[in-house]
Amino acid sequence: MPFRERYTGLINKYRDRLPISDDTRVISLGEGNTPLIRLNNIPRMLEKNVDIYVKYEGLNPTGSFKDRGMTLAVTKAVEEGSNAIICASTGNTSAAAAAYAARAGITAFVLIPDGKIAMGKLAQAIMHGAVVVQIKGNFDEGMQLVKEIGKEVPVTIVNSINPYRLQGQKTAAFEIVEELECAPDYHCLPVGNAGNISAHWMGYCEYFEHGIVNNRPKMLGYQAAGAAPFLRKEMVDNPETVATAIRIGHPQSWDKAWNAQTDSNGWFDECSDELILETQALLAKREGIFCEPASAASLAGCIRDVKSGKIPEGNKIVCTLTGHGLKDPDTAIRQASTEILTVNANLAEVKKAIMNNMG
Ligand code: AN7
Repeated sequence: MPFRERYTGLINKYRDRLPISDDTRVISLGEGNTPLIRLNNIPRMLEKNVDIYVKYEGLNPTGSFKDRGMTLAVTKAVEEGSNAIICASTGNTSAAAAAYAARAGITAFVLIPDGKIAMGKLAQAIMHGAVVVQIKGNFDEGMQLVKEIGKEVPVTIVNSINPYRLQGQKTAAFEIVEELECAPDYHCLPVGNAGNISAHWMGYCEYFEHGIVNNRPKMLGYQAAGAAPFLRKEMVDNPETVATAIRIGHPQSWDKAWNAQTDSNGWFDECSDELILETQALLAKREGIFCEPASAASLAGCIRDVKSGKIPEGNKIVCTLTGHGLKDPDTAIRQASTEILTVNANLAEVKKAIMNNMG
């Protein structure tokens, strides 16, 4: 059997479609190439004839889709001679920035909202040696400060206002098309700063315009109800949600995301925190897939719209699971519905605990 070519990350795989030259030094951790998993049990429960796939972006090197954009943003920053990068973040961007900066041997500065990022993400920023600045404010205030700092200090901003970020992230759409041999009919994403939905739409349009595929999905963006500026049709000043990753009220990619929705005949909708957590648990229990709360917003919206018939039967749907469940163990444990059994360390008690739960 011939050996498979070693996978070395999405820049090498898609270099013809990215702003890279032959002698660019690529900063990669092997990101991309994430599994597209077809759900079995949830569609059966819904009693609807739909094909639901999840794109498990939590399996990227730092546990979220942010690695796709960060590999390119850091590669280009280094190519342009930058020694430092900076971002504001609800956690995942800072984890990715910290890791890729470590890999490149440059400094990462990360601004995070004090007390409002998940523990795993904070651990990542610290372990990778980023300079962590907690601000007594939210993501949107941090983002504003980063833009101002960028004008005064020689640091490269690696939030998604950096165009290389979306270029890297568009490759998720390429992978989906290549695997399904067509674009899905619907693509559901959680929306915070709105970069990812914009990047996916860019990717689908690129393959469509180059004749690689002859259809494009309707783009469905789901926001947490307490942080849903696209639903309110205006910026939200005090966003609140248990899904801290998408606790964002002033999305930077407003126009791009709005156009993705309009041009694809898709829609935005909102999900309550309760529905988000319920869906996170459902996916974990019924399909064996653990995503973080924000990620579950895509599937939560999808299931609701399939149930109501807004997404008709006979369609192929992809939901992006943007981040791994292990990012936020606290929220998972806090909402756990299964009791943890504590018994003495003897055969009789352990056996009893097992027999009582044979179901
Ligand atoms: C798990 O890390 O904005 O709509 O600073 O971490 O492209 O912003 C995170 C966003 C969805 C929303 N799911 O994506 C950050 C940050 C997860 C996320 C989103 C984020 P965008």
